[in-house]
Amino acid sequence: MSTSGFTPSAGVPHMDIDPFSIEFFEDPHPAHEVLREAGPVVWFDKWNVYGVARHAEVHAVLNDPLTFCSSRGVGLSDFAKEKAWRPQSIILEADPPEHARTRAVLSRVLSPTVMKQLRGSFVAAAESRVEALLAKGSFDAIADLAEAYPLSVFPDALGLKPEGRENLLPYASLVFNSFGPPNKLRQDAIERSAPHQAYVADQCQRENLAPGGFGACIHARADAGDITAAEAPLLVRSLLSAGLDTTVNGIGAAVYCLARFPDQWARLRSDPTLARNAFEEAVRFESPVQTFFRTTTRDVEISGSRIGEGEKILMFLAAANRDPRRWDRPDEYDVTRKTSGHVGYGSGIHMCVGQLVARLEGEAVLSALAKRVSAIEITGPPTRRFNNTLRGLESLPVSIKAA
Ligand code: OVV
Repeated sequence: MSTSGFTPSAGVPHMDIDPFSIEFFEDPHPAHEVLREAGPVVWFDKWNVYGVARHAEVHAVLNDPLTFCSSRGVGLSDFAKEKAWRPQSIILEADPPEHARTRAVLSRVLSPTVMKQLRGSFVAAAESRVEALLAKGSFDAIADLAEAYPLSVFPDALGLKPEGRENLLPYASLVFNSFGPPNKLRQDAIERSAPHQAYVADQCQRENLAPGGFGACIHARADAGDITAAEAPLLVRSLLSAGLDTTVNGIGAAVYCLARFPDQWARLRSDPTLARNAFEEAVRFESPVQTFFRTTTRDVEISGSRIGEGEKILMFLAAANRDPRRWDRPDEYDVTRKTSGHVGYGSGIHMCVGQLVARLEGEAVLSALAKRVSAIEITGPPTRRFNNTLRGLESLPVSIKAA
């Protein structure tokens, strides 16, 4: 028997927490613990959705994409009931078997071979940015590093023209706010979205993408017959949606961790080859992408709870990444931790297709800092940026000294 969509299956604990409220975003960790300890599956009265916050259940939902589908949207809105605010993503919001073809194209465009070609320029850009920040001494680690560095490498790697790049972060912020419920963050973002959407639609066209970049490589797959000419701009749009704000918040998280935990900064400095793991651990510890939804395609049982067809399930990636059932000292940032199994990039067939770009950027920045900087000091109150999906700071005033 299916549930109504307004009454959860018997025995599932009701939560009156709003996981998309500003108070929740201010400090999600105590609430994550409440959700994990309430049971393997919970129900949110505010939004009429199920939630999973333990690592085992988040992992299980991510790894059964036919039961827990993405094609009805990975936000609160069910595309079977409500029209999507933009044409559906043909990779994020697609299921097997159709998903495999578009996924294969982006995997190839963002492959290890391509990373090898980009590495030199990404590392050089990180090193020169760190030199410039050392010369300044004091700066904002969000605007001047976590945003400035990805903006200095990713749009060029994509092949975007210089004009209009100021639309990139607002567009991404809109996309990640859109996964949330119809709260003020989502509604305000959609209301102001027209110029950002127009910019993105334009930049996805073949004639606006420089030869050799990710965008041109996607269009070349249409020539090869892997995708249609109409699909290519939509895959470019996925990179414009997911490729920049995520790494901004990942690098911001890593710098914030290293600034807060001097013993971990000291370990990284003593062995800069830890940079890649220090970044990965920051992705686990802060989970720049906090949540995604799935929709059930049939009646299913999760850890003893019966869930009907057509139900939304909110997956707390961030809570899973600190689940004490899975992690020793989950609330400690440890640059030498074995991070494998974290779900900060998801898991299974939809796991972040751009993860190698993210890790290359993160490693380049942390390695440059570890080699050239002796100390990072927080010099003023960090302020938080609020988004329905992304976690990160608005501002992080710091000063650094040369080693
Ligand atoms: C992972 C992700 C986030 C946001 C947008 C997209 C993907 C997309 O495919 O458009």
